[in-house]
Amino acid sequence: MRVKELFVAYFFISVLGCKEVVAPPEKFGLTPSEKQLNWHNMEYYAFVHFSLNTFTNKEWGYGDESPELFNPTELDTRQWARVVKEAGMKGIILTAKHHDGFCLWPSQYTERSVKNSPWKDGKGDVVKELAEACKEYGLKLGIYLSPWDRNHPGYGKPEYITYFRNQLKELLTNYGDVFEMWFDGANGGDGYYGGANEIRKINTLEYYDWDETYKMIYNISPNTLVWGIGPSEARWIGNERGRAGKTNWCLLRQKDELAGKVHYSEFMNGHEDGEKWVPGEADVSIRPGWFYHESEDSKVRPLKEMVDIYYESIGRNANLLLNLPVDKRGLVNENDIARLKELTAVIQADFKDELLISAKVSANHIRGNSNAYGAENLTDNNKETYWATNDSINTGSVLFEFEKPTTLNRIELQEYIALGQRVKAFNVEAYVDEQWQTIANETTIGYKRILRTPRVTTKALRINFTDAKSSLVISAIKAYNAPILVGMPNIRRNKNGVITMEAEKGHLIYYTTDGTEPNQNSQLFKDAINLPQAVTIKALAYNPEEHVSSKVKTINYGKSKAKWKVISTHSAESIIDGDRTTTWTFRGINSQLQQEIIVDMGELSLINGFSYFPKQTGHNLYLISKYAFYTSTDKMHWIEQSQGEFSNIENNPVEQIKMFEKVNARYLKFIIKQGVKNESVFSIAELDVIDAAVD
Ligand code: FUL
Repeated sequence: MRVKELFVAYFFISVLGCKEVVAPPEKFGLTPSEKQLNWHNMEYYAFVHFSLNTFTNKEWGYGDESPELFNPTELDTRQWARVVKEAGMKGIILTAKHHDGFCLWPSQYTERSVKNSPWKDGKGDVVKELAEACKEYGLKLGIYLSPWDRNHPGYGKPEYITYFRNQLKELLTNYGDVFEMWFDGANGGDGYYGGANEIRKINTLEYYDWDETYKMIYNISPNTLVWGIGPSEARWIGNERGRAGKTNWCLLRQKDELAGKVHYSEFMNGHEDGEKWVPGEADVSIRPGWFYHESEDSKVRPLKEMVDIYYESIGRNANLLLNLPVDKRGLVNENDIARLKELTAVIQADFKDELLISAKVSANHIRGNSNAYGAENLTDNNKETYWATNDSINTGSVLFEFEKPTTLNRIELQEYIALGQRVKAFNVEAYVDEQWQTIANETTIGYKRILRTPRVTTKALRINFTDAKSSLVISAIKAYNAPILVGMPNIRRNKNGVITMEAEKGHLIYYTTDGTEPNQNSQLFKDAINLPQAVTIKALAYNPEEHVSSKVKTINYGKSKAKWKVISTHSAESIIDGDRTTTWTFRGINSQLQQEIIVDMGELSLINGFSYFPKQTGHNLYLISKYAFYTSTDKMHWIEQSQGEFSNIENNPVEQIKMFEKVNARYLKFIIKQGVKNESVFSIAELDVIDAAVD
């Protein structure tokens, strides 16, 4: 020991009275880089999908759309930043280029950009404006640059890789720090490709030479975290619903993944034995689609669903990337803002008063019996201090004793992940009626885990860590008493117009049919009601014990399908039965054969769109990717109303709505041209029309 070290040791022993200085635990296994740690700390940030698709009403542009269509009337990136900041998010990732190749910045490498749009007479730069707004509001900027480019003539050939990398260079050099680079997994397929109009398939892992591309990124911008395909530093969570698995490891067997041996459904949980730290990021849009569609103005996800998303992403050791589809004006839409505000209010209310801070805390093991690793560190509101056990002790319990019985229903835990993710199993007990009651039995924790437990009033809480990869290093445990949130009722109408409503057990449902807002003096739903005519139902669920109501659910129904018949295929009645859980599956023999479904609506109706609701459950959804839709008044003369693709349906199998000009029709013809899997099996849960008389 050198003199200085001797002095320091002496200082601790004599002045502070410590018996001996206990060394901190060593890192266990794989640990995050500093960049990844900073990223974990961000937790919650926004996605903005905004591009030509916003103006063409598409989810995926084909690549031949004119840049002249890009013409936002009130584009204001400061409004985006304000909305995002007020929601407590830490950054914004923008679709600088989506699959159709249109660039939101005036790239010097292409004419397909804002510079050839009427917006700001071609002098605008959305990326620049967003970078400035982010700076002003203290947000970080991230970039989505689609590797797939359905416009570029060289896509699929080596020259496109040079183009792609040049664009990366531009984006990483000219707009300040980029915290995350987002590489989408959708790659290759049909497209315009400079006029070739063909299918170009590539091998995603080989074509882009990701190792080289990543090297280039890190050379220019070492602090940028790369997400998505290639040897990425964070992974997709495996669904576009924003849900992580309850068990969620930050590790991934990335070598296997890069060899194509990992199915994306494994991303929800990560791999306990992964050889790289690749934590999950849960992405989801606040509406069904990623881009803005007017037809989805009334389809913003309900508050209860948004809250579930929060708890099942951030509360399950994943970052949450929440998409706000900026509208044609260039603004975050009012409906989305309203929902976001409600969500923010719920989050603030749920985590308002931390309850463990005033409890007496103790643990049955403390590393070296040292105060430096004591259980008090769990409630000191400092993520850098932690409770730890000795190296050989992989289990342990922490006890919180309240001065008086305390009511709680949320428990938040954090591991000190700078030293690795360790916990494999833990449970929570509450001391109720002089007995210990188990209120949660869980697996992993990671950066953060939030449990929604039954509401208990308890004198004490005990957390038992029952299995871990190594000794325990826990930085925080918190508890809250979140207000009750009542979910809106589920409303269904069958083919004949019979309406049923469902709410959580014990909740009452009040409704109106005259457009007025329901309350507890409105009709109480008891039995199914027969409403075959066009009608607006407004309903709420009410928890009579807690005296709390849900938000009001509004559904506009057109005429019922009582007179509808499928006249082309006998067994396809389930596609018009008003029940989205029943499906019809067609098994053809030849994938080249198109399948036609003809429906007779029984009378002339004024319609301006149709919708296809895909099958939702099961291993294979037999999704349809290409279609054509015709109407007729006499079954002889057919008019094509719409044709094209159901873009991104594989990753996001939500209801597909296609609007067209108002038309009087009695017969509908839906032609299935192609399935996602290019098979001859297709499935439909429900086929509907948009009644032009209903808002
Ligand atoms: C998907 C894309 O194909 C969608 O269009 C969207 O950008 C989503 C976030 O990722 O894979």
